[in-house]
Amino acid sequence: MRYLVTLFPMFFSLVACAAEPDAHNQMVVAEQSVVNVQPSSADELEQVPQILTHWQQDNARLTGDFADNPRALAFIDQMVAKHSFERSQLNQLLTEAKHLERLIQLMDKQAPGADTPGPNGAWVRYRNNFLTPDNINNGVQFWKQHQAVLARAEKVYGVPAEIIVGIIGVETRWGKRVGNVRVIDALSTLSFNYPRRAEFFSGELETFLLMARKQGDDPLSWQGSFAGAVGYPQFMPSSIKRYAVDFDGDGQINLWQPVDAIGSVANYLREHGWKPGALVAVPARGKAPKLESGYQTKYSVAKLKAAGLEPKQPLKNSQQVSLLRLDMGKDYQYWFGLPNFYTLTRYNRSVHYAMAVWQLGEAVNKARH
Ligand SMILES: [Ca+2]
Repeated sequence: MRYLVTLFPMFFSLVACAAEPDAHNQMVVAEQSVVNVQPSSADELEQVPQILTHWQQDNARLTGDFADNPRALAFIDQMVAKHSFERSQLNQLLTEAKHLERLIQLMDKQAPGADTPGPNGAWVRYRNNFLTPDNINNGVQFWKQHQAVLARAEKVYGVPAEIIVGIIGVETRWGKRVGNVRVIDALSTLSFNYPRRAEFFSGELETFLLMARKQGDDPLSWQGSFAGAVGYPQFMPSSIKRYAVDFDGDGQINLWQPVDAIGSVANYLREHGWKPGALVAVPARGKAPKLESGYQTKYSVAKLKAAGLEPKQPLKNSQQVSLLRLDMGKDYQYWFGLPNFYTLTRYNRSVHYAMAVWQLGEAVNKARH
């Protein structure tokens, strides 16, 4: 099996098997490339040591920001035992990695905690970050530029262009804000010095290093968000492994360019249950201040009606919905959340996020006519 390897400073591309251009096979290949770390042929035997050739010092010790960090030491032990990494190479790599204290503070700010009692306009403030005339205009430009690709993604995966446009817009303003934190620094900091999410992030670090090794990428060259998410769609390493696709058929997955990003977002949503043609959410008339709300709630439509909420539009065949409550400042706006709304929260577990994606996509779609 021969792999194409492309190295771009600041960029990365997932290695894909040139003989299998089909998007789904690409995913399988990517999966295998990470899981199957034991070299099985002379060709692959040659490839594995190439990955970290510039770290050739024997018996290097872990120094730097993570020296003597028990989680870092345990992580290295695990990578050596489970995936046959060279200890001295990992020591050298993680010696280069930096602890970034501001990432811990940013994560803490996002942690679930006591919200300020509402109504205080939390949704309006969130929405106004995204639904601005400039941003909507940029979305129109992106849509026009990639119209054919968006239409193809909609056809292949059943996810409407406006939803894909909404996701990429909220994530990175259509590629304008992809993040400039080194992924190795983000994932090391959050794996070794952020106990609350250490397990999750060390899994991402493990996946990231396996991918980099398999592709021959320098792990120090990847840049992304403060949480280690990369490219136009801000995929974490585990999402790249599971859901990214080669949508332009060039044999590589590159989420720093829009075509693979568009296909990958659509595939991600389809794999998380997007139902073509089904509703996302329907506004409600009335109030239900005593009922618990959130994308994870489940109510029968009859129960919400009994509590005083009527859908403003037909719910089609939906019998079970979530109750969404948006803080408008003076009062709350209620919505019936449908399964496609829940699917949007699989990208980011937040009612505000999913609603912003949907409304931004709709606004861009309206503005382009
Ligand atoms: Ca590609």
